[in-house]
Amino acid sequence: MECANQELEYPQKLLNYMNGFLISKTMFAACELGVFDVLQEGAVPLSSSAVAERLGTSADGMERLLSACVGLQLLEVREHHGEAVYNNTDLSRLYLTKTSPKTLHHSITYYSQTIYHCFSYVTDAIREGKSQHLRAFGVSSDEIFEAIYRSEEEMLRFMQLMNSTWNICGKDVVTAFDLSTFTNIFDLGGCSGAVAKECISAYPHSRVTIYDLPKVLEMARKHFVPQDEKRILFHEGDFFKDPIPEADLYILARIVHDWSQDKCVELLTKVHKACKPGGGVLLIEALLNEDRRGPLTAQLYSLNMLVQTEGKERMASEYANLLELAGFTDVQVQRTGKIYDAILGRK
Ligand code: SAM
Ligand code: ASE
Repeated sequence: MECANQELEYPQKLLNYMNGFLISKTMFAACELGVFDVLQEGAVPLSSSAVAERLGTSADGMERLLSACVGLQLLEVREHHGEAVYNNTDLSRLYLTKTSPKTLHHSITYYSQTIYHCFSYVTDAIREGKSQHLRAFGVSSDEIFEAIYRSEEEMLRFMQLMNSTWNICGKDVVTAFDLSTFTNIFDLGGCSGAVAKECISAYPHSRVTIYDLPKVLEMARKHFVPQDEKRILFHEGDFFKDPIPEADLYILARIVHDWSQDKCVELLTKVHKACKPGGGVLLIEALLNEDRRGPLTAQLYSLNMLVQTEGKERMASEYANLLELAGFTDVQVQRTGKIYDAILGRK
């Protein structure tokens, strides 16, 4: 009785949720200022005034930031000659320094600069049931990728976000099913080529063509895919308007969740027509549970899809239904236990 009422006596969970964005923004600020990088460079723990000096910030502000990072367990503090000195935790060193191979730095930049800003308008998005690029950024186009790619800088930031997810989930999604029998693979909306890279490394006999809008592929060639990678090819096109070439397997990673039911069926039907008999389609998405009661990540991402796109996150059965409406059969689902899961359909 006592226990059940405790939450009603003191709403700790709600207070934590209210602080949620203070926590996010504190971590983002430490990343953007380069706190974790400066602490990694020196190899010796630094005082807050030393960090402030190196990063050109106020001493008082930095002391409060470092103290909050200790509270968040992103930094460790100890006494050295009567002075507090700070050091990265293993977690921060691995994921929050800019040069670590596993860095989340690019995801954090996009969250801090774009998603945070978009979420200022989540209430409006819910009222109106549509994306908020006009309110958030003054972009009036109905084409969602014109808004998402509203400047070259913003396009690069989005591509870096897309790319960085696959540092942590890439291998799991391409090995969720054995794809070794598919040698000619098209990655539709393949963006920076991160999924293509995972594929050729998991399947030594495969060749992957990244299909995306011309300006995206130009950026991919310039910043993401090495020139000498002969097993990654490029195909410029708009998958709604232009032809889709024949292939054994089409990968659509985080594509279907961008679009309405009608556009998804249109696109997948076109993919089915292009697909070689015996070939397949692999969707990579953050699946909602069949009762829609979780996972929280997919529920929150679905709100982001409302704010930023025409789409939503869906349950495995909804993806299976879309694939079947497009003509695919033998739909199989593999959950990875990480953010993104895999759904395979066959022609
Ligand atoms: N598949 C990548 C991943 O998961 O990292 C990127 C997913 S991103 C959400 C959607 C991708 O679809 C972007 O690269 C975008 O440029 C591309 N795209 C959007 N509309 C397109 C269209 N009409 N034709 C071709 N590509 C398109
Ligand atoms: C899209 C994926 C994303 C379109 C816009 C997007 C992501 C962020 N913005 O297809 C990645 C997933 N993260 C979230 C918060 O939804």
